[in-house]
Amino acid sequence: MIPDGSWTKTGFHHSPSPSKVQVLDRWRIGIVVALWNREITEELERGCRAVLLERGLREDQIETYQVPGCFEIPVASSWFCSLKSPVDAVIALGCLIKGETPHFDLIAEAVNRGLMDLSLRERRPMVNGVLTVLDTEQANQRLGGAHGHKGQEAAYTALQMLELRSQTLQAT
Ligand code: DLZ
Repeated sequence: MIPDGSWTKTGFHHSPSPSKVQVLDRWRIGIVVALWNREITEELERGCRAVLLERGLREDQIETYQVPGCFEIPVASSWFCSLKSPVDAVIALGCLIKGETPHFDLIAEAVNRGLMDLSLRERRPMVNGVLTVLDTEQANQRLGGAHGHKGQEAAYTALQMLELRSQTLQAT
């Protein structure tokens, strides 16, 4: 079983209370995964899906779009929102490596801004699981190493946001 969180050198990586999240069978989650730095992003997606399935989502509640690089993540995320039956949350997964990417900061900023704008416009969570690292070693530390597993954490974040949304809908 994937733990709710674990202590590492840099703190607790985490889900504050994922085991309390009540997963609903009507939830649908879209994953957008960038293929640039593919070995890394495949592991992000693997960890992300593993958590979603373990917490009770079915395969048919999760759909993945693959995009060439991180820059394409926001537009593909918006496509998930304009489906006939839009997803309830999007999880964006990618890896920007500063040493290999002269316009690293521009792409990182564009992805952040794109996801935040979309999230507020569509009023649904767009979880940012894009690694911004200096090199592949730093990326690996975030794939189950000293800095936790960012794919798993992104899944926990989406579930917690959907749970919160369910509660706020009940309260209105
Ligand atoms: C061009 C580029 C570079 C240099 N580095 C990365 C990277 O580290 N991670 C990533 O996801 N994408 C990279 N890209 C591709 C851009 O995100 C984008 O796909 C292209 O600029 C085409 O729009």
